[in-house]
Amino acid sequence: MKTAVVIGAGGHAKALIETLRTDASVRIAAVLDADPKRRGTDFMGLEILGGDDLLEELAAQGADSFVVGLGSIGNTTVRRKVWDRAEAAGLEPLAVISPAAWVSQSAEIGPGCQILPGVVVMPDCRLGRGVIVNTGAQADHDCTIGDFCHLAPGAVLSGNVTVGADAHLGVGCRVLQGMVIGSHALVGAGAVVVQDVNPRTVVMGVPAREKPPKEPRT
Ligand code: JB2
Repeated sequence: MKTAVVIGAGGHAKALIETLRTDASVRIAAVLDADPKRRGTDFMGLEILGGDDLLEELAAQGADSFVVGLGSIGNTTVRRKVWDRAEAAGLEPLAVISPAAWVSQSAEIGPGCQILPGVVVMPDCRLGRGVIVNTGAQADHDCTIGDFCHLAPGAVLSGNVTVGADAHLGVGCRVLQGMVIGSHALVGAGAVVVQDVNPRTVVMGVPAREKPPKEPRT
């Protein structure tokens, strides 16, 4: 039995809690949110206990794992910060894998990955840690997806795609086979990627073209 703390109480956490509740081997011990006004309020039938300063106390009380409940669209800094803080408190990352997802037995799924309903992950894919494969996204055979990447709902990777760490693939985008998407890149919603994407760049449209960023991507 795992005793988990969900960090964040917004839209993404809602999807995760719904998925966690399908797993009889997980008990949600607490939900934490940074907004002090939400302390003591109800979130999906659970009480928001307070902020992340409670992580050590919860670990001392028997919690053993954490789930980063933040989607943090397009920027992974907050998800990484929360992850580090939870690990420092002595908790282990818990993977959330929906029973309504298809995950190949030969796929490697890193710690703390989040695989939501309707997802397909095909043979020999390798997902790093903290990767979000959101509702209905697909990764065909032999894809490599780096730490903390986020495949938004309905994003589709053809076979042999490589995605660097911290990249964000927007809702419903499509990536042709064999493409390489650099770390911290952002692929816009609905884009179709037909050539490699450089690290820290933003691409949009059909076919996807680079958009000069207002500021460098972190
Ligand atoms: O450091 C934090 C922190 N920063 C923000 N620690 C904790 N414990 N909580 C934090 N929060 C809280 O996360 C905010 O106070 C807020 O309540 C919540 C974020 O909610 P929001 O719905 O704005 O974002 P999200 O990341 O849960 O969901 C976004 O991304 C998903 C992928 C939404 O756009 C969703 O629609 C989307 N599906």
